[in-house]
Amino acid sequence: MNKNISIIGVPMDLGQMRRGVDMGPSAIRYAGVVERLENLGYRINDLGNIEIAQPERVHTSPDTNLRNLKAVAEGNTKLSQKVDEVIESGDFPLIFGGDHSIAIGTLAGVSKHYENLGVIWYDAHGDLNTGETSPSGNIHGMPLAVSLGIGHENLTTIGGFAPKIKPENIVIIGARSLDEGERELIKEKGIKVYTMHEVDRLGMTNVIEDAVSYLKDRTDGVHLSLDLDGLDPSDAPGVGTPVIGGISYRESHLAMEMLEESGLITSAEFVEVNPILDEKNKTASVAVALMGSLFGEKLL
Ligand code: 4U7
Ligand code: MN
Ligand code: MN
Ligand code: MN
Repeated sequence: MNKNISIIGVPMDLGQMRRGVDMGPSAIRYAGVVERLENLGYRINDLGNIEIAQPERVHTSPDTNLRNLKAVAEGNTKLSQKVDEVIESGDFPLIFGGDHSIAIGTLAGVSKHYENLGVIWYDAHGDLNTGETSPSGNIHGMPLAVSLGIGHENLTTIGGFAPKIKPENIVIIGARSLDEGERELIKEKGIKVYTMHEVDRLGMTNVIEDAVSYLKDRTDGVHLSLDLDGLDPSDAPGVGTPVIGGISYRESHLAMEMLEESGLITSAEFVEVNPILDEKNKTASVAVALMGSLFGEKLL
């Protein structure tokens, strides 16, 4: 793994309707991420937070059902530029959310640098909605579709090119809540999905071995987009859209260790940590522990 990590915080809460997820980056820092990674021998460059508009100051637009579209697009444009700079500088980009709409900006910045960027989408949800299929209008349910070039053009054109990723380079892990339009898109595009059924049936070891061998030959870099709601709410209660029956902390821990061993991961983001909904910063601490494993922490 690249020994130089640049951290970018994104206090974005405009992609959904609950307050608090904007404090995710602070909660993750407070849980000790910098020290944890420094102890593993990394040089950490914490670039602070991207400036995001305050919800009270954002006006709703009558011509779209995508909530806070303009402000979400602006925040993601800034993020994409920052991520681009980090990769130019040779550092590993590590992004803290914020709601999952920030993956739009992250992927816009990262994918510029790869011909065939792979994406591991660790999430209870598919995040494959568009304005037409979304039951909520919340952009945090749309970033994977946007990155495929599907959705509102104010979002798909961020970074000046589309699509950011190809459907065959995506692996979704942990899905257990999909909307009708998302199911159709998964089938139409042939996206590889390990739902909770596969996690139960195959076990996490086989899921990650499979995912790694699938991505290895077809990609030249792999971005991990980890939504904390991919984990079970008993292990990660501080999320805005919890869904029971999720991936355990142990399984997630193993998944991160196996991804580290694979040497495939070239960028990562940890999103949807909401300290207001959390229990004593448990979810942020889980996020930090998972980062420890992803970056090579070993007991012995
Ligand atoms: B998250 C949802 F309808 N699919 O689009 C939607 F169930 O980034 C939830 O994965 C989206 O947390 C969840 O609003 C987005 C809903
Ligand atoms: Mn989710
Ligand atoms: Mn998500
Ligand atoms: Mn969520």
